[in-house]
Amino acid sequence: MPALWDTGGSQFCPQNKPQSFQGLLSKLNLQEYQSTKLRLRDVLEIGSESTENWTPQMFGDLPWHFLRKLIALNGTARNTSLGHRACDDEGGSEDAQIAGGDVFSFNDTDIRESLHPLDGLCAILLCSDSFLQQEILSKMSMCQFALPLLLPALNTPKCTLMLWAMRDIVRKWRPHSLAESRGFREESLLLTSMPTISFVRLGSCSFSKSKLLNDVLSPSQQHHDFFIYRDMESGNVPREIADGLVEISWYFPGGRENLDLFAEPVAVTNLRGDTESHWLQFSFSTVVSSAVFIVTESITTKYYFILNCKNGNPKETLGFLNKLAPVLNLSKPQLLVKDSTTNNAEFVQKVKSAIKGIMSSSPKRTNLEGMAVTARELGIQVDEDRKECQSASKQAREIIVEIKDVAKYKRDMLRLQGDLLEELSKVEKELCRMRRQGETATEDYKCQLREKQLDLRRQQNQCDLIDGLIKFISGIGQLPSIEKHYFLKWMKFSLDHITRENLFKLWDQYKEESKMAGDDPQALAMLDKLISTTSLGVEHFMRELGQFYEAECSVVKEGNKAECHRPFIHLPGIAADLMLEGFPMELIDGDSSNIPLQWVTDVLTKLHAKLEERSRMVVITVLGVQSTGKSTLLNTMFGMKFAVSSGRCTRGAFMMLIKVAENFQQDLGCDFILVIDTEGLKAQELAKLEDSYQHDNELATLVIGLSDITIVNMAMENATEMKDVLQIVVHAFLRMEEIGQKPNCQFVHQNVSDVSAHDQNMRDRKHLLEQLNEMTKAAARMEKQCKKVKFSCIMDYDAEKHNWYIPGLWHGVPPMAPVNMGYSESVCELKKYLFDFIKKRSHNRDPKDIPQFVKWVESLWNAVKHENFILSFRNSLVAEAYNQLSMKYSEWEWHFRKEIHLWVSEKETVIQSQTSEKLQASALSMLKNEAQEKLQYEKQKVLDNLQDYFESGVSNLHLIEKYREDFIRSATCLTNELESYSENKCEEAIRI
Ligand SMILES: Nc1nc2c(ncn2[C@@H]2O[C@H](COP(=O)(O)OP(=O)(O)O)[C@@H](O)[C@H]2O)c(=O)[nH]1
Ligand SMILES: [Mg+2]
Repeated sequence: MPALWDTGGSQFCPQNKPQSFQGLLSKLNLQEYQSTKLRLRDVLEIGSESTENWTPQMFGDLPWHFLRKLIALNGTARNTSLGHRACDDEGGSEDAQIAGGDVFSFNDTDIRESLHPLDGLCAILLCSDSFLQQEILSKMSMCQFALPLLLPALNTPKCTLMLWAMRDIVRKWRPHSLAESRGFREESLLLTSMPTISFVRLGSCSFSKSKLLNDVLSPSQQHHDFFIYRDMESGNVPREIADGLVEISWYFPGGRENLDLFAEPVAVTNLRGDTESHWLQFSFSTVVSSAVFIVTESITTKYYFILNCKNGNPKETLGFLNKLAPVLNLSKPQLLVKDSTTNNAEFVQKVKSAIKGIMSSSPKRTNLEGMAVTARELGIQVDEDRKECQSASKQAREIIVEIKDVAKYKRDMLRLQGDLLEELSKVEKELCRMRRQGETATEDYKCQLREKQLDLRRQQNQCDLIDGLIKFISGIGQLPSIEKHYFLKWMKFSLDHITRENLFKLWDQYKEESKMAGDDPQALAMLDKLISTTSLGVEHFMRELGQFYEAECSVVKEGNKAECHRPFIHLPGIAADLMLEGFPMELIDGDSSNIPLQWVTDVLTKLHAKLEERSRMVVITVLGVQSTGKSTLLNTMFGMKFAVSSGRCTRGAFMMLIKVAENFQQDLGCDFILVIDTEGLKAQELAKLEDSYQHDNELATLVIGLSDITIVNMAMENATEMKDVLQIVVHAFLRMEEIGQKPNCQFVHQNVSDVSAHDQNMRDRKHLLEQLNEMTKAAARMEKQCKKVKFSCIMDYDAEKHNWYIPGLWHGVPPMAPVNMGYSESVCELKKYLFDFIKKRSHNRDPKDIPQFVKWVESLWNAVKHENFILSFRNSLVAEAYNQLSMKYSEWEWHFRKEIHLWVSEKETVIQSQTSEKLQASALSMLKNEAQEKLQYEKQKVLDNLQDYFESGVSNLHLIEKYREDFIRSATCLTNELESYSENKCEEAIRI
């Protein structure tokens, strides 16, 4: 069948495309990127336009306009009109036009002076490397723009299927079969099988099929332009190169039967240009689709027909169709007629019903990977078939096939992190905090701990590199740059896929379990732990390498290994290269709440060297409750690639480097921006785990301490939790003498869209400021610092200037909602402000360079490690209540001790006053019994006191209920201690 259509695509080609292509490239000033392609890094570099409202003036500006707007998720990215043209021609003023007399004239030069958006898109894609292409398509998908599926053949012999370019896209939806259980699906777009419906045009047609498609796919009440059509800005400009482009878009249901157009996902493709000139694309469409809709005004051949009857006399066409009907198995419903009197809404409804009909007839389903198979058969090239991409894929697959059960893989294969690392990090902190010193002398205790630490490092060092890690190291260390990039991407996609599948299973189990068990906390906590242990990403592999490196360093330091035998010594250099290429690097391992200091230091030092010691940087961090859009915010602001997902259960902090353009470094006063994203703060799944507060507070204190600017993300519903965290941070700052730095603090309130937000929330802002001041004061009181402190003494914060109200991310109801323009614009405002701020600040403060930053990390980390008490509480109210009880408890304890000491010395006197003959053999056991009674009596008194205290109605008691057990345990310990004390004393006295 395909062979039928395969007859000479090029013979119909009306224009000389390669020539138009070259013309367009030179018009857009893109020629230089034809061989050395444009990279994501080139686009992300921070230049002067980051601080201005920038409108394209010349054609050469348009590609940059498109890329920058798109990275910022701006819905106007596809616009190709140039700004301020009127001012350029001297005839721009109204008077001049009237004087010239040609107020009414046909201005048709305009069209030739502009650019069709699809021409622009094709040109940019053809000049971008495959990673930028991927980024472009991912962002386009978030904006709900139709994506290019087949790029026309311009600099290649055949057209190209954009498979790799779509690899990164993940969609979430709820099919109606899951509506009741409120479940959802989340899958890579490439792997999702669904029916595909193609739309093509035969001959010329005055009616826009792209507009029809927009109407069909748009949710009611909310029109969206998935496809560019002729009535849109510059949509009427004749296309120079984009004919033959096949675009694709999707419909995904949200699980609301009244709102959804279709119950299941469906893909829609749209061939640009006349089918007759693009037989190859057309035959591709017929093979992959469940149905092909042919839009035409007059007929020659083929399938579904949308007949736009313009001339009022379609008799001839109809006659032809009637002849064709039996041959093509056409039936009446397969002819949709639209004439000048047809109501558009009704007609759209008809098309929708037709699609519904197709979908309910169990049509052919295929996914994009399946389409690629067809494409190859038809001789269409697939972008993923590049040699580098394939070999990298093979290398990644060799690692991935080993992973069957994630939790098991992590336990058995990534052995250095898991329990070993957790133990290590505990020992390291205990070395600073000395909580369980007990009776041991300080120096001895420290020695023990150091020995233990070294022992754990030795254990780590003795672990062999497993096969997977060897392959991983060779992947990131030995492959040429492009292949390495592919390799890491493949690793990410595969690991994400595995993690998603695993999580889904676990969530189902979780749902069942919580239904069955009601609230068996034990079982649910187990599942929580399991969920957090089943996420696996490239960062875990990198973390493992970091630990290998740390272990090696510490063994070498102890002199147990020769300096020359260090197989891991080259790892920091590899990691530094990755950072330079824009990959995120783990700074704080949130699972064990640990900074691998040696590793981080050496990676950054290597980086400093690679940058020829020009590494002044400004540090921007973002902090906020899990899943409140922090990563989305950073990705929109800086075009970064921090992991975005609702289902992730990792935590920690990741850093990423963005270069400042050479000609802007002077202005901004720095060479780089270091962006730190935090994950897992106040995450539900982690909340029940032991030490959760401690980890959260340590993380927050560290990242705020490290940053020049902290963006605090306050989603309305999580404001309280965020304040809890801030309180503890304030405490920690007050305690840590070393904090000489005052980070700037920006509050971002997401999901606030009203124009009056800033004014109306004036009271809220005042209130927030009062609260912040209040908690700073309270903290100072608790820390026994009597000087008057305000929040602004600790952080650089101005309630009026440093609060941002940002509308919600989506315009409408996901999954079909595009990104809200308001979101994009507000984020852009914030970004501009931040750069202005950095500029101004650079006048009176020199930013740190890497060596200074490394020192800073070290001293801050040390301070946090020494800080124990305050970091373990949810907030300072809890800490204060705990403090109160502790004070009471020490009174009771003191009383208990006093009583026992008195009793002992009383008995000692009695014993000493008697001669040894008089002392009966049974005296000791009698004394012991008496001691027991006394001890139990006193212990009971403490317990009663505790009981009374908890019933006394002192404020905030409920906050410390969970510590009650600790105090009871303390009382028991105390009793035991005093028991052995009194017995020893009595025995001693009798012996003498
Ligand atoms: N409805 C809505 N969803 C958002 C918003 N911002 C982010 N999301 C979604 O929330 C999820 C989590 O976002 P992410 O940036 O990973 O949050 P993070 O955990 O704070 O980094 C993603 O699926 C986002 O698409 C928003 O303003 N409104
Ligand atoms: Mg995140």
